[in-house]
Amino acid sequence: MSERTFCMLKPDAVAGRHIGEIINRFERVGLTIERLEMGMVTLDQAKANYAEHKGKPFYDGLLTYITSGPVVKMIIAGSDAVKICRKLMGATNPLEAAPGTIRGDFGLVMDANVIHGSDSHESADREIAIFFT
Ligand code: IDP
Ligand code: MG
Repeated sequence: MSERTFCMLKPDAVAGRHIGEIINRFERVGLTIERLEMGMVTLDQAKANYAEHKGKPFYDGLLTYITSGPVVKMIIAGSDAVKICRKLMGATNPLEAAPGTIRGDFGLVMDANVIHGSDSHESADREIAIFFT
């Protein structure tokens, strides 16, 4: 069933000039880039997006990092888009992300792991509303 998910290329992906190569990976499996916007994440958007991590030791650093430079925000559509995007992204920690995945190929450390992607339909709806209003 066709569905939508939210993905965001984090500041390290943009600074590293990997935008084109990463977006290509979504398109070549047949997903559709339905909306795309480059810009800064506001502190309010960062807090809303990462609300589930409030209070964790990495939370403050995560907010600082995600608001530190331009990102690329996307709505990606297609069959099982949420799960397919997570699969293409790879494990959260680049140390564990398999070669061939986005985090495995472009990331080195957890603090700058290249990409964000919604982990469920509910998160996708919530995150699309945060970033595309
Ligand atoms: P996800 O991005 O794969 O969904 P989450 O557990 O939801 O992973 O964590 C959100 C983001 O918070 C991660 O992508 C990563 O940037 C950061 N993060 C998660 N755990 C840690 C950690 O233990 N140290 C540093 N940063 C972390
Ligand atoms: Mg998550």
